[in-house]
Amino acid sequence: MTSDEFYAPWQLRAAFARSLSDMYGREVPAYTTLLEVSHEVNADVVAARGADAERLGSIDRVTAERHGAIRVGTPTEISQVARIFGAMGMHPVGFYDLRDASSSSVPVISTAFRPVDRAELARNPFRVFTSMLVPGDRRFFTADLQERLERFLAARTLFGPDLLALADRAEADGGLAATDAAEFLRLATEAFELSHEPVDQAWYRELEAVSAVAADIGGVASTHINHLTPRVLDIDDLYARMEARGITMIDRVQGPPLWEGPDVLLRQTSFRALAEPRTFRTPDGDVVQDSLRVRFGEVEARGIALTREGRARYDEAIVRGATPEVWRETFPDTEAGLIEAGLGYFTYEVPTGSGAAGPGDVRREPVVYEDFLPRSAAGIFQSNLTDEGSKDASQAGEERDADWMAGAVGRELHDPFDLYAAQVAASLTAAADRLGVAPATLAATPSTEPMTSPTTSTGADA
Ligand code: OOG
Ligand code: NI
Repeated sequence: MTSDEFYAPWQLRAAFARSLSDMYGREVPAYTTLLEVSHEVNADVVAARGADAERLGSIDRVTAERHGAIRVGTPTEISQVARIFGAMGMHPVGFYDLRDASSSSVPVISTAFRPVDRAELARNPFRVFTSMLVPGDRRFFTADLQERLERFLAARTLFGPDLLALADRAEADGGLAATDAAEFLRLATEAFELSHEPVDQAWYRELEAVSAVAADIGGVASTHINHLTPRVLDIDDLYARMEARGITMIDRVQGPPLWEGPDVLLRQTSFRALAEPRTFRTPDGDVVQDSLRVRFGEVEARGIALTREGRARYDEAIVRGATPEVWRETFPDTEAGLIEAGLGYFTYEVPTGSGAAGPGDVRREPVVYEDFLPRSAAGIFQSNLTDEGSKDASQAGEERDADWMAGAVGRELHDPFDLYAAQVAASLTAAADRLGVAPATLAATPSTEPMTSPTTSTGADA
């Protein structure tokens, strides 16, 4: 960073994603292998499919694209997370309740911090899935454990005052000057490093008996990045290449199946990280070496964002089974079919270049899904737990919803469907403007452009 530069939120976001990625690569070497293989897969897909491969994001965007996952304990902590990400132009989007989405013990609710504007997403779409413990949920924690857990959490500091002050200034001023930006990025990265402080063994094991996720969050005095996920253009090819390198993946790709029609939403898979050495303080006061297996590697392929109706169909289909047969019964096998049935979000684009364009030239382009899936998230949590933990389903769970989360975060929680719909509406207005016609004319025009159909992101034809 040269001294006279000013760093806008998106530049802080892009620099933070890189800095976190460098740090995570040092901490979890298998992540570096995953990045290498992802880059190989993406280069091969672009070489084989050309421009078609970039319809859901340019290769520059996809190469830099990551999502991270972090877990915190209290409303105070998540509101501080919101300030740090707010400085980077990342806003809370969506509410996920993972307590019911998994049969094992995952006592958290979540949101995702990400850019919300189309231009910002194109600059750098870095997003962080952020989970928060629910210590008051009696299915997981007794009143006694809740009390001790809340006391432990209230006594720790995850984010120091200097980091928070810089974050607030960046948000107020719309960025930071180079020296401050460098300091902000250093402190923010450091806040998510794995701590080498000895872990209180008895406390950690007590929580772990209830939930490995609870121990990961509330058993230690700091937080850490839990995983960092690159995006690939062909996840089935990636899966095969990782196994060929001797890295054991979970047994399947989560989310929609591999099939001949358009890819929708999100497909993810992961491998469990190796045990990482950690020091523990025993009840006798001795410091001993042991290990914890808390972090892992994940990779994802992103598809088309579905409307509420499309999502309802997805939710039904996924319980029937993510098989090609179920998908053929559920979804049209072309993008044009998705548009006509109102199942997917597509923007209106007027091709740039010379020549008078008319409504007949308007193309519909798919909107990429920028969010997460609770079942898939729960599956990822679950497949990486050492232990199922314990959950007393006879107890009533504590009520939590999007409004409660917005209150904890201290900010508006965006609805993902509203964001996609706004993106489509803005593209419609812009296209109509360029053509000098009323938006309704275009909205009524069926897709005239022959859609690339079916889109293949499977590499089956590569
Ligand atoms: C978050 C799991 C959710 C995803 O990609 O669905 C997630 C966690 O393990 O903390 O990252
Ligand atoms: Ni993830």
